Amino acid sequence: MKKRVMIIGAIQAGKSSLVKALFNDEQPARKTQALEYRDWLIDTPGEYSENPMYYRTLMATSLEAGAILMVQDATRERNYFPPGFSTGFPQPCIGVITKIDHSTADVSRAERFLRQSLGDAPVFATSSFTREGIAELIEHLKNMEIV
Ligand SMILES: Nc1nc2c(ncn2[C@@H]2O[C@H](COP(=O)(O)OP(=O)(O)O)[C@@H](O)[C@H]2O)c(=O)[nH]1
Ligand SMILES: [Mg+2]
Repeated sequence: MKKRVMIIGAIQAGKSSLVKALFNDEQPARKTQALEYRDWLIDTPGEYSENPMYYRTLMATSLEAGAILMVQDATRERNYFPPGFSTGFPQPCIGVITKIDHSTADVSRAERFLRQSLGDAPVFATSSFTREGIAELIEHLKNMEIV
């Protein structure tokens, strides 16, 4: 069976738009109400990352995943993941910074936040609108034999 990737991150961080960019899909993202399985991807509601009450659900769902994408919105002024969050997952975690096209994006701040929760794992800076960084992320997932 192919390994799946689970995408986690705050409400409105750009997770579902990233999923659409990865699949080259044109329609805008709807609000994610529940776990959404799509081929090799598992999209999660932002509440699951923002509210520790759901961490157990994330951990249980991660058993179906070969890797975790931890999403940080470049326009956000805070980190929604607790420090060292990636160490709770046995799988490799990959950082994805979203919305780097935005006028208020601060990519180095976003990377700093991700590093607090992700250590020195790979981090990709992306825009689902301009598709900057998307090919590099897909290439990385290919090298991990996920895509
Ligand atoms: N400027 C910009 N806005 C984005 C980008 N990706 C998502 N957004 C916007 O951010 C909001 C939340 O996106 P969504 O994908 O639903 O986030 P989710 O809640 O993490 O699934 C929407 O209004 C999107 O249009 C991006 O790459 N650039
Ligand atoms: Mg969503």
